[in-house]
Amino acid sequence: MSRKYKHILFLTGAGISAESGLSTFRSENGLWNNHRVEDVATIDAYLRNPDYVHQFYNDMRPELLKAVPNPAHLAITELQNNHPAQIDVVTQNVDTLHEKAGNKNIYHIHGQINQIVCMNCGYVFETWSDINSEDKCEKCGITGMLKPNIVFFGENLLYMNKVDALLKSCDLFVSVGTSGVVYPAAGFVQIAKMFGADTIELNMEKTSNNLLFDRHIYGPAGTTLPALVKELLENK
Ligand code: BJW
Repeated sequence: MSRKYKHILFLTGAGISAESGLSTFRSENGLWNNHRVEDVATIDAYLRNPDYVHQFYNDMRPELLKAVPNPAHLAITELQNNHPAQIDVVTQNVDTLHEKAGNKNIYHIHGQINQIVCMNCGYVFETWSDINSEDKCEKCGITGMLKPNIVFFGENLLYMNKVDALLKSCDLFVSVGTSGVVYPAAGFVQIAKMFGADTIELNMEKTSNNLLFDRHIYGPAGTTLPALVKELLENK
């Protein structure tokens, strides 16, 4: 890949945060933090039993608050600080490790653990504290409508108009640590490729999207991403 890239777009998934000690979703036993993802991350599960889902995310917040970025997140900062291209980060992760690493232009398409949305009025606010179904929205005053600002199965993704434009304008699309099974993010590589981007996949193993990438780099992202960044900086 010797093109001089003008617009690099990263798509990241749980694998980029694995070396920061955070669980991925689809590990071998199919459980995620001892829960089936379908029991806590669907809008139906939330509407059926909001307190169960609140408890799950209340328990997760302190762990994500104390997590620290690893060399993969930091490599993106290094690239953004030293490469002339426009560089954007579309992440499926609800952790804030890209922010903690100093990355810029971050789009959390599946939401953020430290944000709450009122389903009545749409007000979004930040907190690392617990919430429950007794809490009241400070904007509209309605009780019981606060939800973690996390995109559950069956809900629309965030920032999709912006992301669609980024996918069509990037000339290098780099997927890092995502299994490529959750749509629409799993289809992003196809759009970027159709609009002329080179495509690279960084993962520990082959994914179901394997054939859509021009190049694969296997191994832990904390090692492979800094190496790719070095290569990109040598060719800028
Ligand atoms: C490493 C590593 C290391 C490990 N280094 N790598 C089209 C076709 C079929 C279905 C659909 C479709 N369009 C929509 C759907 C339905 C649905 C869907 O995709 N279902 C499929 C599962 C079949 N999608 C949706 O509902 C989405 N909404 C939507 O499309 O709205 C429009 C619509 C509405 C109504 C009807 C129809 C359409 C919403 C998706 C929301 C996803 N939410 C979650 C939970 C968030 C909660 C939370 O974070 O707590 O987001 S699910 C979960 O999966 C989470 C993740 O962001 C997402 C992706 O997972 P990810 O990041 O890929 O993690 P893993 O664990 O799967 O993979 C980790 C990878 O890392 C592995 O490959 C490892 O090898 C690798 N790895 N260590 C590098 N060190």
